[in-house]
Amino acid sequence: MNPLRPLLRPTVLRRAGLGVGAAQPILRRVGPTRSYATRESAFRDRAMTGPFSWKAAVLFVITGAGLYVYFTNEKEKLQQRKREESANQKVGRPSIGGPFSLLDQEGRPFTEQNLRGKWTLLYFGFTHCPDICPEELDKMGEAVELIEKHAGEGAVTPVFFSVDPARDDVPQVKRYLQEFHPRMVGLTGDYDSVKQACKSYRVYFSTPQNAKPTDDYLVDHSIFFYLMDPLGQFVDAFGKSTTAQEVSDKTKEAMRKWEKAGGNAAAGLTKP
Ligand SMILES: [Cu+2]
Repeated sequence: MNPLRPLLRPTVLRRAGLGVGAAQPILRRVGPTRSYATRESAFRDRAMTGPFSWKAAVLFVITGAGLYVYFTNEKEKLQQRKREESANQKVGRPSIGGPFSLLDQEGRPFTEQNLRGKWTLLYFGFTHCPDICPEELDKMGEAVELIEKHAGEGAVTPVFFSVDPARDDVPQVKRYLQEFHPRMVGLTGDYDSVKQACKSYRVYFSTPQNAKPTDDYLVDHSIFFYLMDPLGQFVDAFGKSTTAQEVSDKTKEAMRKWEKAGGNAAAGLTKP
């Protein structure tokens, strides 16, 4: 006897929601008497039970389980997409960028006004970051070189914002920037100033307020860098998977559009 036979018992089927109505008496017949059945009656049984053969039942269960897993998975993906979409809407074009008051790597005051009149690439990170920040800042420097090959030297300014005020003081930022693009600007400040800058740029800020410079902690931070136009308006954000070439292409494209739309005149510039 087939080991899957118990699946066809009315109690099992009833529990599975299958053993309903007229099917029941028929199914009950396929019980113990089945072992005495001749070939002929076995055939008749099979014909009478119709779609409820054990193979169909097993297939039904497997397909059902498969579909359940598939749709649960799809639903999760859809919800994830929705969450991302609404997050993107929240950090939409008009809300990125705003007032801040920090110090550059020479200790000079630097505000959002200093970003005006030039294209800028902004990155928010911290100098103790083990891998992502150095990689992204290298990429940013590379992108600047690529952009300036066509748009001319000084066409875009790379800027590093520290999100770790406890450990990143001015000398530390200056030291750190030596590894990257020679024209990169490095900004830091006290806890409240850095927090304010992060808020203006919708950047997640997680440095604990009571952190000491000697503490060993990681700072959770966004890993996007922003392209801002000469009016200080948000143009685009580039993630970790975007290559330097892509950043360069998109920036050059944005510059072309800007020029065509009379952006330079609007910003009081003669050159991009
Ligand atoms: Cu980092």
